[in-house]
Amino acid sequence: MFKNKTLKQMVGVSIFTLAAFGATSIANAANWRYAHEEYDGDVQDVYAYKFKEFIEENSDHTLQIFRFGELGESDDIMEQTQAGILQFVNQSPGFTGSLIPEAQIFFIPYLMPTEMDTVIEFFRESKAINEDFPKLYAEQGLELLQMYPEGEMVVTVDEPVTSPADFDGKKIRTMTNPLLAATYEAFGATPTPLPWGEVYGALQTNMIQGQENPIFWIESGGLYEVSPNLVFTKHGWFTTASMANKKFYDGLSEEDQKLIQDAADFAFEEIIGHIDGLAEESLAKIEEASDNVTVTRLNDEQVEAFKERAPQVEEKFIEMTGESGRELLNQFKADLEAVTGE
Ligand code: 6CS
Repeated sequence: MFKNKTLKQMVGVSIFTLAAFGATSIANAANWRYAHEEYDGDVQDVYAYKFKEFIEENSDHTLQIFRFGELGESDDIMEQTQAGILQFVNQSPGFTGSLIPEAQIFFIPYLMPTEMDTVIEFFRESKAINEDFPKLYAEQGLELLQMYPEGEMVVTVDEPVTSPADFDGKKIRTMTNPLLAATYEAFGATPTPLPWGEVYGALQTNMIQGQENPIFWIESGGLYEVSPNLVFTKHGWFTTASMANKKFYDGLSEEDQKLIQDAADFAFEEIIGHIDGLAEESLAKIEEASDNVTVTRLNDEQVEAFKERAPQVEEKFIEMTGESGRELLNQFKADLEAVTGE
């Protein structure tokens, strides 16, 4: 009897303890908001959902993801993150470059290698990426979580282009940072900075005659329908970045900060697997869907004609960013040398 009573009491106590524990953990559970710049199944979306999967499997927190257009353009989701309305944002340096001029380094043409394994090793090992950039983002109230590549840049135009002279008189859309505009000016084109939402329509109505993006995006956004001549210029990689509002991040427990860092690492590894072969698959889909598409791969001599215009863009980068840009560029080059051995 006495024993039973004790058991009853014990059961009562443990149920009470469990309920209390549950209430505490539910009280600590947060619903975080994360916005990115792409559509269902695109690279940033895959990254975001892997990040969410890790967070939700390893904590009581939940993550709500917003895709392109649900909360506005790329600049809008950045503003909302800086204001603390969103906790996380994925924004590409193509847009962040107007906020953090040094982020434009990715638009110096022919700086990045073209071979995917080398690019990935660079992202893993680079001091510029993993130590210098977080400081620059922190100055803008952002905790940089991960920079990662999405794919090699390919130009789409109204007719095949093989030399800077072929770009003469062509308006080429760029993301909205001044250095990328300088690159297309150096390439002989007329750069036209536009937010993403206006690109398809501008190509369709011939307000612009071309643009650049990785192949998966040219396929998923249907850009080949209105800009069917694909030119592989080998001049760069589309890079992007995930980040958190720094005030929010700094206010978290060490445990939650580690959870977020681990989630970003997990999503990075997943994305590396995801982009492997993605460009080839996307090109096959494009060729299957359209008979109008042409593919031009510049040979070494043709590449050289574009490449010899890169130093003037590098000078512009230093003009725009001063000493901090020069130091970052030196570090970037040293990191590249370390992975390419050149
Ligand atoms: O060209 C752009 O603006 C878009 N391109 C990609 C690959 N992702 C998002 C970005 O907004």
